[in-house]
Amino acid sequence: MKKLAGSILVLLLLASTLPAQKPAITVPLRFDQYYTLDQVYEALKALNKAYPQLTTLETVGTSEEGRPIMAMTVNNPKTGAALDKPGMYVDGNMHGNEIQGGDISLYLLDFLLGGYGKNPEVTALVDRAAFYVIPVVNVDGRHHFMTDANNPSSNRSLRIPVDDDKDGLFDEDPADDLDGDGNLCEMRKKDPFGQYKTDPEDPRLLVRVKPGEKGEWTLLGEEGLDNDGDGQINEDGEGYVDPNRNWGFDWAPPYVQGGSGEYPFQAVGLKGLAEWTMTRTNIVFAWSFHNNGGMLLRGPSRKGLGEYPQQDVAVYDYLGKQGERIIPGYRYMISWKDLYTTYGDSGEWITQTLGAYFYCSEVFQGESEAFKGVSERNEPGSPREEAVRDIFGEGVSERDRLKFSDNVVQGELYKPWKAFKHPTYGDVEIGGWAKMSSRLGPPFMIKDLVHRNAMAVLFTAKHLPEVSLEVAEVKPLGGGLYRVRTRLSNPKAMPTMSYLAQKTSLYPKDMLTVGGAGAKVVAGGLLVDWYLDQAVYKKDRPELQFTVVPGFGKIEHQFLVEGKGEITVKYASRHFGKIEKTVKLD
Ligand SMILES: [Ca+2]
Ligand SMILES: [Ca+2]
Ligand SMILES: [Ca+2]
Ligand SMILES: [Ca+2]
Ligand SMILES: [Zn+2]
Repeated sequence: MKKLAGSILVLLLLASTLPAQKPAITVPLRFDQYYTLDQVYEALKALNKAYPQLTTLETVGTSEEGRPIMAMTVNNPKTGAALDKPGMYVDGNMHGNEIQGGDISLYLLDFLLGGYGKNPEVTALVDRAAFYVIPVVNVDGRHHFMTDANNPSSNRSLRIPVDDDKDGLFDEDPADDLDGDGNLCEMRKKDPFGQYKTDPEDPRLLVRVKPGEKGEWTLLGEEGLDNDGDGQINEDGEGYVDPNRNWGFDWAPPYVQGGSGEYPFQAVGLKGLAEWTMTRTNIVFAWSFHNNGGMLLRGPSRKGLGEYPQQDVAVYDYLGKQGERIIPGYRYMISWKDLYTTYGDSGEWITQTLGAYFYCSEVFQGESEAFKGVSERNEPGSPREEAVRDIFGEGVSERDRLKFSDNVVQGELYKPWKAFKHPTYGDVEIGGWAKMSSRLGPPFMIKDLVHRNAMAVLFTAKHLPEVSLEVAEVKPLGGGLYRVRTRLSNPKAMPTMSYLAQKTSLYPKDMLTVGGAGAKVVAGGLLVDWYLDQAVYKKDRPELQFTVVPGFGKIEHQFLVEGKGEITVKYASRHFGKIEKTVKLD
């Protein structure tokens, strides 16, 4: 008895000294908190294990710090190889701090796989399309953002050291978490000549002094020290090569495009990812998830690239309008025109080299933390509190966001000011917005965010081209000659080749061929008018037609075939796949 009590005591002691076990990641995945990078890897492995027939998990690149960049392909091999189906590409978390894209990607995967065989819509989509999903592009960034002290906008970069202040040292003076709370907040110092005073409405906030008014505070920037003793504080942090400015199309040097790196694809991980993606020649649509502003962006990224062909714009407009409906608050916009110009971004690369359609989502919406009731929102001329610094420029004041923090998440988003003795500045205070704030919704909002964004992807994926081939007519003309009419139709928004890709011949057009052992095609071409029997015949090799099946439409061909027996009509498309039909001449 005594001995047993002793061993129970030992067990209890052991249990209390063991580190808390991280709960294992199980399928279906949960979306009640943001996944750490290790949990993203674990979640992908768990999905792969739970759905081995439908998934392939690959490492497509290795980051600067040696972490794998993983891609999951969802494809049902029973309905064909992935490359023989239209492809939907999704990536997220290209900027290290923009972690939501990782969680949206995981949700999309979990939803597709969990819904397969249960939900008819999901089942049909998984059976006819291939999904290529790269939840975390900037693996080093996600790791460091979640593990290290940060502010909401730090750790965006790739881990390629850059000497920002040109002193011969690389990344030698990042911000420092002086109070050790895991956040890089702001420093302020009492100063009667300062540009700020305490906000009369909320003493935690600062407002600019008006001309002639007495100041109270000077803002000293992020928490930090002069780590290298060069007389500047926080002047050379980690990176900075911007993962969304280093791609190999329309790249420009850093004096034109900040953060572009020394040359395109200097980033080894991005290069690996790009090479892998280029071999997925069936990608029709690509979607990249970033995190700030509630925007659904299409290209072009720069005015000088010229507007996309009108038929492509029509596809974007149709899907963009639906995106705005599926995700309330999103504005469908054109990158260069409605946001800003970028060079060497991933979207233009995938559009102009793979010929895919592309959206970039900026998922977080400041409005979701506006802390305004319906009646207040509708007040005519409701004052924009211009005096309060609106750090993210979204028209939601810091006062409101702070009330949201206080009342909806019990103060989690903001660190109250605390006194600190700074070696350079003397008595200062440290406080302000926490790392997990400002462009990252609190955990209770994750589920709605990931679901709606994944559903916008599904809506778009449903509009990948879906081609049917009909041999619409076989008409004997006498003397062993037959008129054969074919119809390729597509009830979905996307054509089998974007008009931009057609214009610049980015990849081969679709091919339609007619042949048979006892038959010879003597003429073949586009059928312009079914009833008036108007066809435009191709000069050479009439049995082979190059074509594109438009979105929401059809294309018809006419062949004059001499002979007898069976003929086979074959259609092959890079972006759709293959179909063939055999008919008898009689
Ligand atoms: Ca330096
Ligand atoms: Ca801190
Ligand atoms: Ca320094
Ligand atoms: Ca320095
Ligand atoms: Zn971004």
